[in-house]
Order: sequence, then C-alpha cells, then structure tokens
Amino acid sequence: MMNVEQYLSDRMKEGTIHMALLDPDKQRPEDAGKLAAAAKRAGSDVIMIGGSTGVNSENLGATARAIREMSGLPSIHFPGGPKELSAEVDSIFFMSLVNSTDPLWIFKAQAYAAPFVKKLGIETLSMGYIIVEPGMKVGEVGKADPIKRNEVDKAVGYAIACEMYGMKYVYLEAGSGADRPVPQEMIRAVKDSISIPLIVGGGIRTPEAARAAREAGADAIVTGTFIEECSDIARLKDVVDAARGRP
Ligand code: 1GP
Repeated sequence: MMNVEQYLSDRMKEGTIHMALLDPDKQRPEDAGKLAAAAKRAGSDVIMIGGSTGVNSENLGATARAIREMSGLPSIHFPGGPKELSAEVDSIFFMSLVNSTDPLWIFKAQAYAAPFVKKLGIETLSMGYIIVEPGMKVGEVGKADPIKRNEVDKAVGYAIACEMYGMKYVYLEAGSGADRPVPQEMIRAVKDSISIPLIVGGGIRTPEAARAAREAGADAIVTGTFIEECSDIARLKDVVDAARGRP
C-alpha cells in the first residue's frame, strides 16, 4: 500500500506540488474520475477529496474509487465532519481547525472519529488548518475566527503552535471561492517560521496567483473551484505548471 506521507515528502523535495481538490457532492463519481485524470495529465501530484457540506461515506467512497481507477493518483480525504469516512481513500488529513471558536472543530470531532479511522486502517496526515479571511463557507461552518489579512504575526503564532504540537502539515486557507487568496507576506512569514510543509489554498485560479503562492514559499498549492470549472486542459496545465514552477 502506498505511503502518502513519504510520497508527498519525495515530491516536495523536487519543488512545490499541486493538489487538486474534488468535492464528492459536486459531481458524479465517474465525472470526478475524469477530472482527476485531467488533473493528472496537467501535472497534478495528488487528489484531495472533500467539501464542507453534502459529503457522506457513500459518495466519498464511490468518488475515491473512481479517482483511483481513472487517474492512478494518490488521494487524501479532506473531511468536512467526523461522520464521513471511507477505506477507499489512501489517506486522510487528520485535521484541527485551530482558529475555530467551537471545540467541536478543534478536537471533539477528531475524538469521535479517531477510533473509526484506526479501525479502517487509513493513513493519517495530521494537519493544522488555519482559516484566513474571507474564510468563506468553511469559515462559517467551522465557526472560525478568521485571521485578518494583515494579522501576519497571528498566523505565524498559530503555525508555530501546530508544529510544536507535532502536526505534520500546516494549511493556510482563504476559503473555497475566496475573491483574494492568502496574502504573499503571510505565506512567506509562516513558511519562514516552521520547518513542516506549508499547504496554501482558497481563491487560486490563475497562473499569477499560483506563482505568487509558490514564490512566497508554499510547499503545496490547492485548487478546487478552478479544477471543477475548467474544461480546457491547456488552461489547467498553465495553473498547475505555475504552481509547481516546472512543467
Ligand atoms: C478549499 O482551498 C481549497 O479548501 C480550494 O479553494 O475552491 O477556491 O480553489 P478554491
């Protein structure tokens, strides 16, 4: 079985990686499989599967299976809650929304899910999830107290705390569909303050935005909306190439 942590680490040694996010609630499993295959052709390294609402173990499992069969890329479940779980994924972000105001999203949901994750034998990738404004749907659902775009020190504090807790990844999230991605200065300051990989996402849908995140130091760049809406493989490749900094 694939070790996703090792795979990510090997890929990140070569440079920034691209993660394509697909929401099982937004299309049929076979269409998610087709999108994943297109992302792979465009150069994507890994598929994240998840959404804030409407995901259940059934559509998650069917989507993960289609993605594996049609793209061959490893998958990471990006959970929207503790009740959707499937052994069809290759790994799961075992994540804490560290700037939530509700203990449910910081630790309680995790305590509920952990025995099931263990029983299913899913590889866990522990991750500190930091919501930056505007935060969008996930900010609302997760009752986040979003970091303001000029509160760079606050973002740095959260990120260092995540590393000190032993989390393997930090994720700076502006929210799916955000009109502005996480600011470059914030990415740079967080990157300079931690030694674990930094994932950045939310509102990245142009080569310029992807390049800006990479140049500021992101180890992984996530695009969701853009992958779902882009039917032009050449445009897709432009964004993925800009994220990775290499064809
Ligand atoms: C959401 O960061 C991801 O969790 C992706 O956001 O849909 O804006 O690409 P977009």
